[in-house]
Amino acid sequence: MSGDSILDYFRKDSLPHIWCPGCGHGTATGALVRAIRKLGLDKNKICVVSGIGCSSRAAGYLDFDTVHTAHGRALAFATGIKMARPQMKVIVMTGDGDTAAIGGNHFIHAARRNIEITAIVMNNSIYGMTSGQASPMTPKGMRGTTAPYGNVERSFDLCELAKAAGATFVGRATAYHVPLLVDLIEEALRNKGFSVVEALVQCPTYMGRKNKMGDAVRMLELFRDGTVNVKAASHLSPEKLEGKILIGELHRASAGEYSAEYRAMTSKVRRSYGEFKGGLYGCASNSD
Ligand SMILES: Cc1ncc(C[n+]2csc(CCOP(=O)(O)OP(=O)(O)O)c2C)c(N)n1
Ligand code: SF4
Ligand SMILES: [Mg+2]
Repeated sequence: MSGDSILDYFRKDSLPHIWCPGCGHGTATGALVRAIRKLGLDKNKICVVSGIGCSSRAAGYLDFDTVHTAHGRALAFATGIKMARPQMKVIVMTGDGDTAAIGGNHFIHAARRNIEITAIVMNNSIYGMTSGQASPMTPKGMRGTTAPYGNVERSFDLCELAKAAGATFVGRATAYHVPLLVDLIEEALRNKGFSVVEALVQCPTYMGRKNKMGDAVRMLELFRDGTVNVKAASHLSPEKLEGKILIGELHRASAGEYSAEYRAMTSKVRRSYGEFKGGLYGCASNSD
């Protein structure tokens, strides 16, 4: 069953949401719902799994099967769900801290296995829920409650990590580039493997305030001005690309999907075990 209107995909009794005014998490959540609607996916065959963080609250607002799990562990729960219910479309809604800090290993290994899960990483470059600590995605020099004089650690590119670890679809958009975000999520949901969509979103309350970035609208303008579509990037000089973040479809590959390959392996073992048992019984009846 697919919904007639966007609201059909939300639990209306859990609205209004409790995200701060101007928070970008709602934009990413809306993009997911629009992609699901465009694809006409059956609401009853979708499971959304989240970890802990402001971003992970998204699962509670969505009218699918949803599981709000432990910090950093959404992909571990999602892996179990995909293995037990391979017919389900399994989607992870997660934050940058949830994915890249405490959940870093789950992220690497979900990509390495190429399990058919779509991970939407709502990256606001900070721990929003716990009041603005620096995350592995906080750029060097930016401020947070644990980096009052500027972050001395380097951040890293989550999409490059996903690609290197084996994800078969990787894309990035921002809360400013909503149609692109919807398209990328749609492509991710089509992919028969591990897909990552990094959604750069604004946290005006902590990231914006601590770094004097202005209000939510100004933060969206920073996304507009600080990004270049990967298609346009190939025509630009290194000077023009300096300091810009690439958005768009960043990587696509083909590889065996983990849950299908695991099932094929277990049924093969079962068959040969059955043949082996048949052989044993055959021996017994011969010797009788
Ligand atoms: C095991 C564990 N450690 C720490 C926490 C505290 N904690 C809750 S949310 C969070 C960070 C969330 O940041 P992120 O994933 O970026 O989500 P955001 O709130 O920014 O959307 C932390 C450290 C926790 N709940 N559980
Ligand atoms: S603290 Fe930041 S991430 Fe959390 S709801 Fe508010 S704006 Fe969004
Ligand atoms: Mg965050």
